Amino acid sequence: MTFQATGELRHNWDISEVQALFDLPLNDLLFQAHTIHRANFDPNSIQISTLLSIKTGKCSEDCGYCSQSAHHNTDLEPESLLALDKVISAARQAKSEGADRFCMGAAWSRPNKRDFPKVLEMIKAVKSLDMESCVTLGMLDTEQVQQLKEVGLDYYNHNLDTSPEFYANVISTRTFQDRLDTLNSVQEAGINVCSGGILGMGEARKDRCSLLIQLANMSKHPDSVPINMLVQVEGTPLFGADAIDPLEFVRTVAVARIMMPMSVVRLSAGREEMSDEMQAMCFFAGANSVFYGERLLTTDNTSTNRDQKLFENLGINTQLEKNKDCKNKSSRQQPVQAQSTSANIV
Ligand code: SAM
Ligand code: DTB
Ligand code: SF4
Repeated sequence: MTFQATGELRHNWDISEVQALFDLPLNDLLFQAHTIHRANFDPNSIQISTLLSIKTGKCSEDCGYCSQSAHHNTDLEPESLLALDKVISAARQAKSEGADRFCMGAAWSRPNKRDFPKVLEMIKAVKSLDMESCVTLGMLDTEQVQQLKEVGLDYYNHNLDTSPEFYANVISTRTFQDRLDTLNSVQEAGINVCSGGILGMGEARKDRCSLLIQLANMSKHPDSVPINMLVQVEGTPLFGADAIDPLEFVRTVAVARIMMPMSVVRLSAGREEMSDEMQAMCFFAGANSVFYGERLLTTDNTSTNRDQKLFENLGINTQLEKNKDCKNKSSRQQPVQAQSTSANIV
């Protein structure tokens, strides 16, 4: 069976359609994904965000992939909430290196009353540098969501991580529904949602299909969709898991692009382990954002030096949001559909 994507915005994907996309010959899948990508975005521009861990380790959740869980015995130096001036200097540095969004991550199940107001100050400080702000703080109550909205938070990152069916294999201290509840209240408050998952945790292809269905069938697609490749950390339960086949990773990016044609898809953690060729295929398949900077949260990112060489080699610029020729604007309601009829013929 072949499957022809139309590039329209849909929220009613079913598993057989998504499996059919994965089953396409790779060239047909890439051609469809790239055609949709090119119709909605400048294909040679990506967005770059820089990450900072503002509170590290001793997290009460037991996520099987995470270096920061108090349930695992990892070689990690815990750190309480960073001081505001440290956050400001890291954000300034990120801006001087070209990042337009600064993402702050905290190892919390949910923010506590003492620290949350300090995070609000950090968001205000980042915004005053004329950068977009993003935070990832775990689960939120509605009052916290309102406060984030009031200080002008641009993006809230909250990953679904994996399929509902596989979820309990990875995390036992919260449910998939807990994640959906926070995402819904963030979206209802009008804050941009950043939500995706992790590949390479031992999940099957049907779990990757199911995760993408959860994301694409939300009433509004996440504005940003990070696709992480597991960074294996010694001492975590998932250390030693079988690595995902690089072409299966590329396929997942392509299917995400087709299912969420107007979302920015981020080639997220794990790039250090990827070849330049694999990253280039991901950009062709529809990835158009990366984390830029020497560190992710607690692990090394691919070096800025390597990234600069790679972007230059691929002819990629890092001005996605600012590129005047870019046809996609987040305010636009309708996707641009693939123009070429042959693009839909497989
Ligand atoms: N504690 C908050 C939460 O879990 O939502 C925010 C921080 S948490 C580190 C943010 C996300 O980082 C996780 O949801 C997961 O998707 C990703 N992540 C954490 N450890 C990772 C790893 N070893 N490899 C890839 N992604 C990882
Ligand atoms: C996301 O999807 N990936 C980022 C960010 N959102 C917060 C985190 C990646 C963490 C990688 C492992 C680490 O450095 O601890
Ligand atoms: Fe805690 Fe987030 Fe790590 Fe899970 S992913 S252990 S919630 S920091």
